Amino acid sequence: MQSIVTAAVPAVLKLGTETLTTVAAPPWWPTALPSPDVTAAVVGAMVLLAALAVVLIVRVVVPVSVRLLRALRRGWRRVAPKSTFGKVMVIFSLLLVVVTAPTLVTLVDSKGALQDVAAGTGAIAEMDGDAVDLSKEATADGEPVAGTALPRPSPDRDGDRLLDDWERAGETPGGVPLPNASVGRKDLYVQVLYGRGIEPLDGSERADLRSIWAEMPVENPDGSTGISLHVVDERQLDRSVSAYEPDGETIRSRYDRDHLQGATCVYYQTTFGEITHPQMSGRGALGGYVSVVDGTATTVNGGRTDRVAFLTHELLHNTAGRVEGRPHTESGWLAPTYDGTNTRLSRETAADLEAGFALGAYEERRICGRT
Ligand SMILES: [Ca+2]
Ligand SMILES: [Ca+2]
Repeated sequence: MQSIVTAAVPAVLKLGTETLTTVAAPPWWPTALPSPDVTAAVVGAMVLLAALAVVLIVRVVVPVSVRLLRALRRGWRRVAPKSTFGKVMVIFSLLLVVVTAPTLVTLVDSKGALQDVAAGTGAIAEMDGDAVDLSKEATADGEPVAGTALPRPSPDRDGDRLLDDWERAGETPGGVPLPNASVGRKDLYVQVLYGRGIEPLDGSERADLRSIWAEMPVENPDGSTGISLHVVDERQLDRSVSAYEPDGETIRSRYDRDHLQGATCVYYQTTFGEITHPQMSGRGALGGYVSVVDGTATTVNGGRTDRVAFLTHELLHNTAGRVEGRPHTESGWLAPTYDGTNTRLSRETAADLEAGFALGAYEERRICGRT
């Protein structure tokens, strides 16, 4: 699969997608004051609408409400106990039902789906932000993937999920190159796919990416700090890649084995395409190997292009997974919004990375084939 073709289908259900770019002015904002004729027409229409609303309230809403209240009163007289004690007991029982309803819902909701939503996880929250938590999602055939963590690959001294032997050899047993790998320092190998019309990363963007990751306050077993990011493979696709609001399935399908050629679950893969949603700039699997980034975001902000910052954010979703149980942190690189200045790695995120790169259950079992 080489392209995402969902550009013409804006999502109907939008539960607040992440704002990664600061929109200077809403696109509907008028550039000049309207003419007096237009102003008069707008004011006239508003007066007319207000008059209609008044008529509606007086002729429909008020009579219906009065009738409803009378019906309720008649109903209450018919069913209410005669004694005062009886009436108090009925009211008390109703209050009890209201108070205990959340507990009853929890007991009935045996799979915990509603709790997941309330806690900020699950399918609904998955749309609320650019992070895609595939670890809790059902697979395409509806079979849920068990979330029990598997033992980490071993021996992997630095926790970058690349085995010590591979890093010493500079390649995997399957021959996937790992140039300049270090056994005691975390390495992050990234393959970048460019949709048609997207400018490849230039030299300064590449240097920015390397220094952003190298300067992260993540401690390594060899005593160094930071992560070595290697843009190890770049490919131009022969089709355009465009999406309005890429969902979990779209992201999942972007981990393209054809281009990885054996590097599945070794290289992180990002696709630079065009994301047409005005407030979304990328999405990445939460604890996974794949992301989609708006490659048209080449505006320089805070000394670096926005797309370099967006790719960093998505790669952090990939490698850190949840931080203290949440996809985003309040500030820093993993904050839900980017303003060009929040380029700091939170202590909690650094600790997660030091403990080893994360991987979701879906990726581990269905993509990487671990059991
Ligand atoms: Ca390693
Ligand atoms: Ca390493």
